Amino acid sequence: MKPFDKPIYITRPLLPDLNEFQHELEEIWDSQWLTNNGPKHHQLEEEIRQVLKVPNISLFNNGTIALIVAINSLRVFGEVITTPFTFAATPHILSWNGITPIFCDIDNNTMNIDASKIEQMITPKTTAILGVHVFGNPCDVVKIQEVADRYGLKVIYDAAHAFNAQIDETGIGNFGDITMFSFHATKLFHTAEGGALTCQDVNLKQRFDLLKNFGIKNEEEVMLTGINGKMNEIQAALGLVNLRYMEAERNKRKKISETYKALLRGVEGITFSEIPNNIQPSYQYFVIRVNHQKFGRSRDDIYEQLKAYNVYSRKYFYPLCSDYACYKQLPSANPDNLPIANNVVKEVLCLPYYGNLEISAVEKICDIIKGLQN
Ligand code: T4K
Repeated sequence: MKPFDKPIYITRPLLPDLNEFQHELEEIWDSQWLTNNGPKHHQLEEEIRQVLKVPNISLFNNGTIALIVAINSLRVFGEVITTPFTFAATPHILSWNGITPIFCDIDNNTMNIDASKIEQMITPKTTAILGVHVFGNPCDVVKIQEVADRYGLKVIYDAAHAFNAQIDETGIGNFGDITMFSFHATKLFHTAEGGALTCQDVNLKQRFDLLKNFGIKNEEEVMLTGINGKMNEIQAALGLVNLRYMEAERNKRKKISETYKALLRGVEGITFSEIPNNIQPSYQYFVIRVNHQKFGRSRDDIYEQLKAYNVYSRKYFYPLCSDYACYKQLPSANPDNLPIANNVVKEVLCLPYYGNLEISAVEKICDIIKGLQN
């Protein structure tokens, strides 16, 4: 089999019709309003609020700043229990708020924080749980809330991968105290860079809006020690146009994941998450697990071999955050505390996944993988 002529990346951003985007830009030029809570920002905030089925939402310039504001707005301090199997931003935003991340092991199926292991990580310093709906698979939101209520802890969800995911038709942004979404270019819905916080409490939303604008209430009053977390009008315009293409992009990705599953199902040593019927998936990643012994080759072998064919899969989220130099000295980062995470991180491979990926390319990628077994 010949390598692909052009590199096949893990993802490619959804790029809408340029004329439509230009039309939005012309309106911005006419208004001469570029940022600071402009009309496009307003419109996008309301449109996304409806898509996500949440009562309150506040847009941000990226997901990381949104998470920093979320932590700050709940006045969380001390220790926060989180997962080691996530992107660097998750534990880093805790450190940036002077909080120690406490790593809890994950569930082998969902790859999310294991709710049944949270309780044993709680100390007098614990103030919150920061769960991640990794790859868009929802955390066990019911059990997490039970533990949080029992110990008076706040719950924050990092839903960077979970745009439009739903549990029993409830938008994923309705669980816990606050949920963060990322609208980075690599996300199904994006604004190039961007993000949002959702919450049930309208007072919290007002706090987000103050905090993301330096804490400024009006020309004469600065209420809080805020930051600059504002989404600008050009980002918002891109978001407005991209929203129109969301459903089409989701349908294309659905077909791609069905093709991957049909072709890889039954291959000894390769598995993928089956989404329960009550969950609406986010179609953000297509993830396989490689059992080295059963498949006969390691996950890293597949990753390297795909590269030789010009296919750039990703080992998200290797290494575990608990193995970063800045965290590995923490007692909770000890691999003995995280046996499942340490196994999962060796098995996971995210395959190329985006609407414009041709089905013939998916077929070829599956052939390459299957060919490695022989
Ligand atoms: N929490 C979680 C759980 C997250 O996963 C993330 C972000 C965050 C929080 C923070 O949210 P943000 O502050 O980012 O809103 C990417 C993204 O930069 C990052 O947003 C994302 N998670 C993470 C999982 O993936 P990298 O380092 O893998 O990106 P990069 O530059 O290697 O891009 C991957 C591939 O995508 C490239 O090989 C080609 C393609 N690509 C990328 C870009 C940026 C394009 O085709 N066009 C592009 O413009 O982090």
